Order: sequence, then C-alpha cells, then structure tokens
Amino acid sequence: CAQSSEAKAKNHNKCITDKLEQLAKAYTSTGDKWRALSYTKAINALKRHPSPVTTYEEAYSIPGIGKAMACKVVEIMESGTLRKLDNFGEAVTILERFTNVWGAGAKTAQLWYHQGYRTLEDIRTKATLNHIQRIGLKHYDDFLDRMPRSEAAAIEETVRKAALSVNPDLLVVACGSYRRGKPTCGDVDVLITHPDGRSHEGVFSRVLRILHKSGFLTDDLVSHEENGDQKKYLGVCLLQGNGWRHRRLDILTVPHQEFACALLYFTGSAHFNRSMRALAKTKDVYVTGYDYGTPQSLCVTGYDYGTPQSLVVASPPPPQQVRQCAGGRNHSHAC
Ligand code: DCP
Ligand code: MG
Ligand code: MN
Repeated sequence: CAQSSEAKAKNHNKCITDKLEQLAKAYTSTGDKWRALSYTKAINALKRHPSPVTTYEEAYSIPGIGKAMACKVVEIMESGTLRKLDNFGEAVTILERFTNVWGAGAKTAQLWYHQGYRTLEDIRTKATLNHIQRIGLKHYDDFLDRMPRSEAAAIEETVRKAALSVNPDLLVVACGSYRRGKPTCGDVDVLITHPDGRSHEGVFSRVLRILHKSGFLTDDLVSHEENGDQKKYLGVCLLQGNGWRHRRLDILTVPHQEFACALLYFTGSAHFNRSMRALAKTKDVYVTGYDYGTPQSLCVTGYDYGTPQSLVVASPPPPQQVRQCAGGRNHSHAC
C-alpha cells in the first residue's frame, strides 16, 4: 500500500477515526491489546481511504474493516458517537491517565485503580512505584508532548558529536518517526554502528559516559538491555539552554553486519514491522535483513514516506546460518 505522504496527510474520515481512536485507547488502557490492535488497523485503513465513507457497504469493502467494525462506522456516521464508549465510564479516563505514566502498563493502572487511587497526586504520594515509573511520573507532561523535528535533529546531533569524539568513523543515524519524516517525534531513536565490523565494541558505554557527564542524559530507564552483540539504552535527555523539555531517547548500537536489518527495524513503524514479519511468515522465509546477495529476494516497500525501505528475505537457510538480528523473528517485540 505505497502512498505518498501528501495523500496520507489528508484524513477524509476524521470524525469516524477520532471516535474509534477513543475506543482503541480505552481498550489499550484496560489491557485488551488485541482488540485495540484491530481498531488501530481499521483506523489506519480509514485514514488512508481517499474519500469520506458514507455507507455500510463502502466501509465493509475496505480491507482491514470487517462486519462488526463497519457497523461501528455506521453508528458513528448516524449518531456521531459510540454507545460502547459510554460503557467504559469514568474508570477509563483514570486508567488512561495511569497508563500514560511511562513504565506503567494496563495491569499496573488497574492495580492502582483497585487500590482506590484516582489522581496523579494519589500515585505520587500513596502508590508503590518502581524506579522507572518514578521517572515516568516526574516527566509525565514532557513525555506526553511530542517534539518538533528540529529538536529531534538537535538531540541526534548531540549524540553524534559524543560518538564521533569516541571514534570519528562511527555511523550515527536517527531512526523511528524522525527517519520516517514525521512532523513531530515522541522520542529520538539513535542507531550507532561502525563500518569496519568490530569498532562498535565498547562504544556504547563510552558514549553514554560522555553524555551523562555533560548533563545531557538526566535519567536512565533501561540502561543496558542486551541482545547478543546489540546494546540498547532507554533514557531521558535534556538539551542545553533555556526552554527545553525532557525528552525520551533510545540508543541502539549494533555490529555492522546487522546494520541494514537494524535500520529497517528501528525505522519502523511498529505496525510496518508487524506486517513485515507476518508477510515473511506466509512466505515461509527467515528474515535475514543484511543478506543482500540472496537470489530469491523479496522487496517490501515501506508505505510511510518517500523512503523506500527494502528487506531481503531468503528461503530457510540451514539452522546454523539463521542469525538473530534486530527486527528478526526472535525479537522481543510481539509479532
Ligand atoms: N518498534 C517495533 N515494535 C514496537 C515498538 C517499536 O518494532 N512495539 C520499532 C519500530 C519503531 C521503532 O522501534 O519505529 C522505534 O520505536 P518508537 O516507540 O520510538 O516509535 P516511533 O519512533 O515509530 O514513534 P514515536 O514518534 O512515537 O517515537
Ligand atoms: Mg521514536
Ligand atoms: Mn523509541
């Protein structure tokens, strides 16, 4: 479903998708993630639809929208709202408030709700918080605010400068929503590698040390999540000068042989990655990513902006050749 950013920019079904988004959020905060996912799929399909949907048949004809969803679309068209939303009541507003604390999922939010907490002040003063949730609460408003691209670029540049001071040949790329050309970013996702295939070793902790020392990194959420030779940091940064807000920053370092695959995975979107893995499964192939020489190769084109993202997959290789790599089938993110 390749589509230019321009075509995607205009949502002809905003009244409908706004309501469905409310319901998707409600399901997310009550822990019903599969239902939330099916709503997200329908929302994306409606956003891409080139004209306003006006009938049940038209809604049902869109891939990603089944009978039940088409009924919901009609209900919104006719009444302007969804009865389902009323069923959730005030609890959902509070659960949403709680799941917006970084590090608190649906389970934690429900626990806090059942313990009688209703406000962030309750959470701050009465709830038992782990180290990560404490940081999430401290930066509650900042983390909910998406930053403009220019700020993401300044954050990328700060990380690049630190990395290049460790080794001038390192490759440093901001991925995620920034690389997909989005106007705003929820965080900055920086990928680091070294073209010689081995000099990435030791870079991770040295870059973090520099960034901590300068005061740029203010809090660590997950400071050393390891997956083979990949190292991932999840933390919080603050640009120097007045008026900046605390921003989420993720840093991933990988060996150069995994660079292409990591770039693809880390650029996302998460939905694109899921589709990619699902497609690979139907072809009975292993996602190997960086193996560009393979003759039976399949090109999957990203739909999210102008950048064509290509993925090379191969027929099942002998087991010892199956490499675990970023975005591969063994990755910790659910398919
Ligand atoms: N990712 C994934 N599966 C997930 C979450 C993330 O595959 N469940 C991948 C794809 C994402 C990338 O990691 O593009 C970065 O994750 P982010 O959560 O930072 O998402 P984005 O950068 O895409 O959006 P945002 O602007 O909200 O940060
Ligand atoms: Mg991001
Ligand atoms: Mn991220």
